[in-house]
Amino acid sequence: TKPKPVAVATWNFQNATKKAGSMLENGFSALDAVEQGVMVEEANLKNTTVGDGGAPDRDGNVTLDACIMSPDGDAGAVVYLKEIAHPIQVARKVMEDTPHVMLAGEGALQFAIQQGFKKKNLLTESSEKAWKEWLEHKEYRPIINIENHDTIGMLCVDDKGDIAGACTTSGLSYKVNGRVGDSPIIGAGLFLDNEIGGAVGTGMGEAIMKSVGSFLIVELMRQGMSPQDACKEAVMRTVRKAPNHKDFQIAYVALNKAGEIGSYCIHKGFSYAKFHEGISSDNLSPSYLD
Ligand code: SD4
Repeated sequence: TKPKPVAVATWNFQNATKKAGSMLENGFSALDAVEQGVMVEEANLKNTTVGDGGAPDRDGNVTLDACIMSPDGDAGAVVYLKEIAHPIQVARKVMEDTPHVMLAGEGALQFAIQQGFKKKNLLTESSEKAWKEWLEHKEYRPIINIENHDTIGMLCVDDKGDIAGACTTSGLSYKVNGRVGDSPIIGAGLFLDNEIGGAVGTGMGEAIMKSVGSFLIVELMRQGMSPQDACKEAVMRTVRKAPNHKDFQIAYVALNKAGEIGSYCIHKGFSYAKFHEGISSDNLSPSYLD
């Protein structure tokens, strides 16, 4: 029997999973679906941690990170990209139109412009106001859960049974200028293998990078773990090594080729959304450590 398409995304981004899900139902590839799905959040000005309207770094620069992976194992990423509203589209161009995987900063922007993307000021009035308020205290304390307003990582399996993934973010608010998190790092914020399945991460990027969390989850699934157990083990690797894990959140969502979904996080408050067999389910809560 033909596999039933599935779309799943970090946080309660049901508009994004609905978009991806309806594309999959209409025969689009998983790669097209993840790209168009996450673009819904990149365009959402109310979401201050993805794309246009993203919170700036502490110097007022909005810098975006994104990556995409296709079923054949190809990948593309952009990091520290300014003034381009849809970094995921640029990441796909890096994958398809260059011999490289990742472009950064000035070079990524130059490439985007050559590809016909238009520059845009991504700092909204409200993000600028919030940043100026932040400057009064300059306390760098990433908030554990910013429900409904966070990095989007998405995985889709299409009607051919192929898996693709995308991850896009403006990173942690008021980060140091130049900081890049896990989201555009293949293996950390996103990884997949078309023989096994895929995983995406969100939360404190520094913690996810140190355990190469998404790669770890796919490898644990390869060894026979369910997506749920693999997500839990990846979170526990971090927890066991980080006595300060009370102070930060990390969360993973995994999808295997059978269409099974798993998710686990350190703290209550993370949610995810999915679209499966024509039904959109939002605000799903995974199990968590405390
Ligand atoms: C980062 N992982 O840049 C991203 C941010 C995020 O929940 O997902 N926040 O570290």
